[in-house]
Amino acid sequence: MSLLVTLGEVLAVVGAEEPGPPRVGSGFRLTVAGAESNVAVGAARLGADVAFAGRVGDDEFGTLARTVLRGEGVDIGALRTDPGAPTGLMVKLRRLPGTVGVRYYRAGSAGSRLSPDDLPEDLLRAASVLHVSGITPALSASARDAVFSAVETASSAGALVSFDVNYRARLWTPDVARPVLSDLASRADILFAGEDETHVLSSVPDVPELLLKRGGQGCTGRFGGVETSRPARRVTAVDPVGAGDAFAAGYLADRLAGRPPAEALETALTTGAFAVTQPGD
Ligand code: KDG
Repeated sequence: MSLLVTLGEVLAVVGAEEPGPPRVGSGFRLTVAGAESNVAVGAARLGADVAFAGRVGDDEFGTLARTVLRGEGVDIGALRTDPGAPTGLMVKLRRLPGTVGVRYYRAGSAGSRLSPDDLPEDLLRAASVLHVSGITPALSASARDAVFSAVETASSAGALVSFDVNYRARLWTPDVARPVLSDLASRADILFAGEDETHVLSSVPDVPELLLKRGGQGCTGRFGGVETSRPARRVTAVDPVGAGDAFAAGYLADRLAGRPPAEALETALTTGAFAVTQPGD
């Protein structure tokens, strides 16, 4: 069966239930997220065979992340427990109705200590697709090395490399990010980028499968040099965070199942739209 391998930081998330600044007694909802683990869960729900590599702390949030991923059918044999650091945390605040702001408590977290030694070489060599994102290389030098090493191993064994730019301004500046993200984008076979992210690439490379996302306007796909633009599904947006991951999951699950890029794009538009109708990533 076709295997999707992905790696990154899985985080505990507490999201404000009500709009407004946090107050004593405010309600927060606990979930688990992280761009690459979101993709893993989404693709597994759509029937793909998926493995996730990373690190969590030896704590309750690490146990929660393991339980969620395992329960979603993701292979977590390569998710290490790091006793030396806590599981990362993300807080989602809703300062105003209809807005979602993110704060990270992840500096020095277990997930940020991912290193090339953590990589599951056998899985990377067996993968049909390796999916990475621009978040993990922003976490630390060792995490960045792990991403490049995984790309090298998987692509030299014949896997397709899928890369989602996922620029996060709270993690690094465009000038620091640009050479790293541009290098990864140029190595991709499948490239996901938001049109508001192209400024963090030195140029948009001519990859075999390009998905240029335009939010509520839809997506332009360029497959083997042929361009096609498709509108977004009409939905009521509740929480936009995670839409890109659901989009990538839909696209990759279809490609792994042997469907052509144009068909996978339709699935991606649907899964991306569904994700924004629900709170949580
Ligand atoms: O794409 C959604 C992710 O941004 C979220 O789940 C958390 O990985 C995350 C991040 O670093 O922002």
